[in-house]
Amino acid sequence: MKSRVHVLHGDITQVAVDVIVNAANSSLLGGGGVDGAIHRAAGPALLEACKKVRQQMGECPAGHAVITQAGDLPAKAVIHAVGPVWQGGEHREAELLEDAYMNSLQLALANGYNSIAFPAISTGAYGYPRAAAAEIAVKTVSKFLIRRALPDQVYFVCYDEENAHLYSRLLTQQG
Ligand code: AR6
Repeated sequence: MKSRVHVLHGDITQVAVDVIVNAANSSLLGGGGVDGAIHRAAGPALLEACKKVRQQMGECPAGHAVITQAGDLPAKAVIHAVGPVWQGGEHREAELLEDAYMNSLQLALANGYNSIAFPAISTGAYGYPRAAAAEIAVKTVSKFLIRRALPDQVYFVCYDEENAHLYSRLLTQQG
């Protein structure tokens, strides 16, 4: 399992994998944080693709994910996953965060993608405690990979040092 899951410290827009995951909001029409960075790097084609999805299916609720083209990014596609807003932990946040990872992995598998990169969904503007979110991310990915050959390579891309340490520690513990 370890050889299939990696931690990178840096900017997810620069990662040349098949598909990168965006920590989107339910509007799918962009925002700040990693969402803003992805839209800036991808250019207007990404926003157009998001608008089309939005017209077809309406808002994307927390825990769900949709896939689009990637515009000018090095990746081939973008999965827009909506994480939960942290409200103290009693509002199904853990379940919704797990769903966001699981639905992203399902989309990568369904589209035949070999490699996927995740940001630390919900740990910025949405306020999810970082250690708890990292545990859910690592556990959910590990659970998914046990029975699936795709995606073969999963990258957790950490923008800040705290997340990079948290993920590295969890992956080392997993052995
Ligand atoms: N590459 C990788 N990770 C990044 C990057 C980057 N370029 N930029 C920030 N991060 P956030 P959320 C990390 O706030 O909490 C947006 O406005 C950041 O350090 O981007 O899910 C959306 O439109 C943090 O650890 O997403 C939504 O409205 C992580 O990405 C809302 O924020 C997630 O932080 C979603 O909030």
